[in-house]
Amino acid sequence: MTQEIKGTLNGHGLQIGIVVSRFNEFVTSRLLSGALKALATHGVCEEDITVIWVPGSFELAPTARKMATGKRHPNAIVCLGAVIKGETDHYYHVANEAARGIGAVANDSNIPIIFGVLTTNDTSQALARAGGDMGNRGYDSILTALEMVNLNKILDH
Ligand code: INI
Repeated sequence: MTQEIKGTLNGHGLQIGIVVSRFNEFVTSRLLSGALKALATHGVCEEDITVIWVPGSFELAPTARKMATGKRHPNAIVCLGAVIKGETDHYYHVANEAARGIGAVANDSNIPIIFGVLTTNDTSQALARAGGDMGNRGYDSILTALEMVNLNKILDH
């Protein structure tokens, strides 16, 4: 018989780290609110949540790496940011490096590192995905983190 394996969304007893960008805080604060709501809904205690603010999305990956390699690291780390297209190509560099950097940390870590960075053409697209019509990427990123922690628990045993 085929065996299907899937992680649950049970957050009881889990410790979760969130690294969030201050750049475009009018968007990232909404992503953070969504993330905190998802954690409360899925049983993660407030004392088990650590939120670290960094200047911009470029700084998310190095900070996540530091947190992941620390002695008392959490069970998963969610990176939240909003990269919004401007008049120059600076956007591409920040967006590419955020994705590349977080991907590299994810591949090097024993714990799930989640990419919760919006990359949008304008602010309305960003706000739509930060608690507007298109949901909340911060909330969804926590669900991804919990599922991956619980999936890894099964795969590691
Ligand atoms: N940082 C973001 O998080 N979003 C952006 O849209 C953005 N833009 O477009 O400039 C941005 N820039 C700052 C960057 O993340 C670094 O903080 C900065 O370059 C210093 O390293």
